[in-house]
Amino acid sequence: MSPIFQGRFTGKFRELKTTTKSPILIFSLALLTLAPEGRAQDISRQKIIVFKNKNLTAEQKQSLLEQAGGEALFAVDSINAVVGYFPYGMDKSLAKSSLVGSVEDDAYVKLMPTFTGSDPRGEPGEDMPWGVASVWAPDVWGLAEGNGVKVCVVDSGIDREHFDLKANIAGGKNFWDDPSNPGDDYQDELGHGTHVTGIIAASRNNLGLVGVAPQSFIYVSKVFGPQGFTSISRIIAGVDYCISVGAQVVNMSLGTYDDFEAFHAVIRKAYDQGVVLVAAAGNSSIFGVAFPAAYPEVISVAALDENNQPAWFSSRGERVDLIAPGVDVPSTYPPGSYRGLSGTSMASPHVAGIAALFLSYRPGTDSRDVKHILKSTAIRLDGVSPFIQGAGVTNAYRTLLMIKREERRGAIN
Ligand SMILES: [Ca+2]
Repeated sequence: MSPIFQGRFTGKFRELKTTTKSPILIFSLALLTLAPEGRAQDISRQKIIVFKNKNLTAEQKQSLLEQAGGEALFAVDSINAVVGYFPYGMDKSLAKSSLVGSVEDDAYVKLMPTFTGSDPRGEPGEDMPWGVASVWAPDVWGLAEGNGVKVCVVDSGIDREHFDLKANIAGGKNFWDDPSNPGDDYQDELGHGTHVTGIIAASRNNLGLVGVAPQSFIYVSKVFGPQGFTSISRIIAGVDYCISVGAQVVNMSLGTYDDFEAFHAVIRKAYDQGVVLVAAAGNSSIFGVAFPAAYPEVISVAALDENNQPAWFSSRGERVDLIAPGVDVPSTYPPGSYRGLSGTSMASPHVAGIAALFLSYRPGTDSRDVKHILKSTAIRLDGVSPFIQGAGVTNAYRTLLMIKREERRGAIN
């Protein structure tokens, strides 16, 4: 993503000027009051426009938006999109233009609820979290620790000074504060992103605890603020950033039950470039699997407890691919500490970590092969529906063993 329209957008809070009292508007007003002034523009008047014509210049797109009564806020280059602000609504001619592929309203996305568990720490030395052990990650560290694999975490940022994480941070951007001009301050103000990242990449340093792929490189794509909500346009910009830094794995412990064409477009773009995409299935058995987990390009992960039982909250449906530890999972937490949390948000990074182990062992493996092998080597739980567990519990040891076998057969290079 590049801030091509930087300077045109003030980034200031805009007041609603309307007398309409629709339930949707009231809902967005209620959410807006949660946002500190200057940090959230009125996204109910924002639209995400994906252009069909790849040859349009930034100036031409800007001009088209202005003709339709709007102003451009920021561009998402990988999908040829622009996010625009339309204070008085949009002239319909833009949506009908042959140059335009889709026009969608921007929308708020809340982080999935996360349930608090017990305090995982207390002993000196380094703990082996039960989740890391139960996916058999330590059993393959002699072969692979995720060395140098670029993992991009789209979340609430990271505790940059955490001694169990900072060695593995390769870079990051903050899309929360001002997506038209993403800054370098991606400090986590919520805790969620720090916890998720520790599951993937907490260091093996004889302190604290350890993650699944302790030598992986983390790129931090901060899209959530301190209250745990964001806009779909920020998430799209955050995934676009992951593509731009050459991420090999993207973890998305987030979800929405609305399907956005522009979101799916950026997911497809990443997938087509060989990125392994992993997402939380969701924490609602009522509403099923959330997006992006429900997109076929994404590895969708349900949550499991320490006794190999599926979590009560874990979303179910035919789009569940795998199940991984997600109940009372210990990991890093700001500032400089540790906490146990539960949610499919915690399950997804276990699988992202194994994907990083896989790619450090065999760099360049196609993302389709990664998904296929992770699923075909999973351990199926007896008596549990595939709608709850997908192909089963992900397992690092069986995954790497399978690669060796396939190589011997000449099935993969
Ligand atoms: Ca450690």
